[in-house]
Order: sequence, then C-alpha cells, then structure tokens
Amino acid sequence: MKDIDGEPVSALADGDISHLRNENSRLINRVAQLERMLSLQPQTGLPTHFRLELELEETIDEFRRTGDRGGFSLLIVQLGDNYASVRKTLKSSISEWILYETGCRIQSLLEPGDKIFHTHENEFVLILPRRKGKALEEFLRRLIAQLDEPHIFSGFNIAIKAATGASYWPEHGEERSAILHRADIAAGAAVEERKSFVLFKPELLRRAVEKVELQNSIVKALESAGIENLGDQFTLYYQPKVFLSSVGEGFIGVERIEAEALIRWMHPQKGFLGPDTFIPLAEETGLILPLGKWLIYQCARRLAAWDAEGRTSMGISLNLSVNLSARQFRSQDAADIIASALASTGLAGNRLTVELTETSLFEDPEATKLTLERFSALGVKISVDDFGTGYSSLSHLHRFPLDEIKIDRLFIENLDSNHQDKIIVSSLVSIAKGLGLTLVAEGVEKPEAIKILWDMGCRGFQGFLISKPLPAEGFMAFCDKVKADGMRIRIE
Ligand code: G
Ligand code: G
Ligand code: MN
Repeated sequence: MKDIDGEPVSALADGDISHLRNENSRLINRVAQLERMLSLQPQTGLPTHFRLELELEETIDEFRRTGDRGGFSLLIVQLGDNYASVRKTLKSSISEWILYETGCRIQSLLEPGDKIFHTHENEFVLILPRRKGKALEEFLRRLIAQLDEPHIFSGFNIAIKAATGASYWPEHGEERSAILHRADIAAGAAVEERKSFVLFKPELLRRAVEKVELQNSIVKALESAGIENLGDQFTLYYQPKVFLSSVGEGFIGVERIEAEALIRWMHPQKGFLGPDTFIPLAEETGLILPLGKWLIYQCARRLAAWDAEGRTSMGISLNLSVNLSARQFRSQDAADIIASALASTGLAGNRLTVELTETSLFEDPEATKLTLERFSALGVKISVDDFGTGYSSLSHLHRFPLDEIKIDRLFIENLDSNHQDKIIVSSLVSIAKGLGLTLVAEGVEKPEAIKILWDMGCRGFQGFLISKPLPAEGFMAFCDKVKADGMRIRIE
C-alpha cells in the first residue's frame, strides 16, 4: 500500500484500526452535534438562520421547477425595544420564556407547508407559500393578536410590541438575498414608524438608499468643509420665545424676547433640509459632535456680533437657546465647548440656554447631574425640551439644577378642546411654579391657547402664532417691530 506521495505505508496494527474507527465515529457524532447546534435555536428549538438560507433557496428552486408563480411571502417579525429592556432588567429565565412562548404562539398559526425560523435572539422569520394580499391580511390579524397578548408571570404581565415586515416572492425580488433584504427593509420601516406591520414597497428602498446617501453627504460636507467652513452649508434660524406681560384682545404685551436657534442645511443637491432629516443621522454617525460644536460657537458669535452692533438690548440682553442632542450631552466635553465659546466671545454664561430632552436627562441621572452642575457653574441656563413626551418622573426633576421647562406641543395643539390636555398642562404649570422653574409652551398656533395658558399662569410662549423660525436678519426685524409697536404683538 502507498500513500498519496507514493511512499510505502506500513501496515496498521488491529489496535490502530479500532482506535481510528472510534475516532471516526466520535468525529461523525461531533459534526452531527455541531450541525444541530447551528441549525436549532437552543431557546425555542426552532431552525436558525443557517436553515433559513438553505430552505429559502430550496423553496425558491421548488417554485421555479414547478413553474408555480403563486409564490410565497416572507415575513420578518422583530420583538421591540421593550424586549431588550426586559432582557436587561429581569431574570434571563423570563426573557427566555418570552422567546419560547413567542415561538409557540407563531407556530400555532402555521399551516402545513409554512415554515418558521428563529434567526436572531429577537427575530423570527416565516415563509408562507401562496399567502398574499387578503390571505396574508387575515394571517396578520391573528398573528398580531397573538403577539400583542401579554406574557403572564406570577405577579406581573409583560406586553412585548412586535413589528413585522414582509416581502413577496417573486414580485419583490427573484433571488433569495433580494427578498430577504426587502423584508428586512419593511421590518425596519415598521419599527421606525411604530407599526405592527409594513409590506415592502419600492418607495421604502428609495428611502433607505436616500438615507445612506444623506449620511454619506453629511460625512463629506463635514470632512471637506472642516469645522470653520460649515457655515457654507449649514445655517441657523432663530425662533422667538417670548415672555408676556399682558394678554389683551387681539394683542399680547411682551416683557422680554429670547430665541431658540434651529439648524438648517442648505444641501448643494437636495436643497433646504430641516433637522429632522439629518440630526438623527448625524447622531448615529457621531458627526453630531463636530456639528454641535460648530453650532454652539455659531450661536455665541452671532450674539457677540449683535451685541457689538448694539441690537440686543431689550430691557435685558438677548438670550439664545441651543438644542443639545443626547450624544452631544453625553460627550465629556459639552461643558468645555460651551466654556471656550463663551471665553472666546467674552459673553456671560447666562446669555445661553441649553435645551435637553427629557430622555437624555434621565438616561444616566448620576452623570447628568454632574454635567448639569458644570453648565450651571458657567451660568448657562438649562431647559428641558419636549417635556411630557418621555417617561421621566416629575418627582425627580428637582434633583437637577434646571431653569426652564418647555411643554411639548402635543399638549398645546388641542388645548382649547381637549379636557385631559388641559388638566395635564395645568398641573405642569403648578409643578413648574412650585419648583421655581420658568415655563414655556411650545408650538402655540391658536390665540385661544395663549389665553388658556396665561390664565393658568404660564408666561413663556413659542410657536407659529408668534413667529416661525427666522433667519438672523428676519429675527432682528421681528425684535425691531415688537419694540416699534410698544412691546406688543398682534395675534388673531
Ligand atoms: O427646527 P425644527 O425645525 O424642525 O426642529 C426639529 C427638531 O430638530 C427639534 O426637535 C429640534 O430640537 C431639533 N434641532 C433643531 N436644531 C437643532 C440643533 O442645532 N441641534 C440639535 N441637536 N437639534 C436640533
Ligand atoms: O423639539 P424642538 O422644540 O426643539 O422643536 C422645535 C421645532 O418645532 C422646530 O421644528 C420648529 O419648526 C417647530 N415648531 C415651532 N413652532 C411650531 C408651531 O407652532 N407648530 C408646529 N407644528 N411646529 C412648530
Ligand atoms: Mn428645542
């Protein structure tokens, strides 16, 4: 006997042979065990994404071979954020049980030929042959009802929100990877829009592509411009925030004007863009940090320039508010940036207010407290933006050195007709008073709202009724007009 190199092989002893046989069967068992581990999720016993890839390919081949164009729908079911928080905060046996039960609930709805996979911890994928349109809607009704049922443990109920995206084979893509991608985009849209279900449509793909393009162009704009030249593309608008001295018939008396700086992007190809389109992307990529730094400096320079032109004195000197995004706020140097912007322009700290959302305040209360104390030490004022939309506990507000609360415009919109909103807002007004905080109503669009809020004791107002956000010159013109009219603004 010769081996592959042609060298003679010495005969094997019986002992060696039986050793090799044992070794061989041990390896075969091990491979089978590894295959099982790779192909079945331990928590649910359902096939994993390895099996999905194989079986999706097989399903497509089968439909192609038989020429059956009825096809199938591919569903991606994702358990929402609250699953992640259950996992973080409760015993792991509870989150494992929720996964197991979710798998069982979905399986109970399946018919012969349907397939289910447990692809990632919080994700299930279904292949449903010939179930589209009305038939799919019917299935979804039952699926959503099943998934919405709370999970009951001794003593408490946990409701887990699920978002499902779907794509159709062959309509949305012929290839395995294409229809997985389409279903994933639909699931992403469902999560983003907080919907239980989204069916893929080409527009979603365009939006996803646009999002990536926008992201790239922010990177490019920031990289190529450098922080000094961001003003070529980005600009600040100023929305008046007024504090009233009286409310009359058809006019309001103004005691003092401040403004909130709001960023706008003059995109070379896409034109004028509002912050909602790019701030979240800038946050995701971390580009909010250089952009935010530019913003703070820009505000300080603008104020200093107005001071130098003698345009900011209206009883007391103009104050500008800057929005700090969560990531900016968490970064160690937010207070340093503000300190050096103040130092380089010679402005007093109380000329700037930072607006923070409730959620970013309460993310890490201990760290928040330290950062806010640094702002306070600079004299910078601290305002809580969009108040009422987060889950912060009112009783914790007093732990932070706050100056101002801005009531979210959701509560202001229907103040004249919605009794519940009225009750909420009036209690916010008394809490703010009790804590010695300035209160500002956001998104004021109707004169009736001003009257109601004024009667409750609210003095600060911001919204389209008073003025839209304005370019720098427009804001100065607004201030000049209010002064010329004897510190009054007509409203109707
Ligand atoms: O300006 P309005 O036009 O569309 O702003 C929408 C949202 O974008 C608001 O929630 C506002 O707080 C946020 N925003 C506006 N300007 C800035 C900014 O300069 N920095 C940050 N972080 N957010 C901003
Ligand atoms: O979340 P923040 O408060 O920072 O948001 C300010 C945002 O609110 C800006 O987008 C601004 O354009 C918008 N805004 C300001 N006043 C009004 C208003 O009266 N109505 C509506 N719908 N939006 C407003
Ligand atoms: Mn704001």
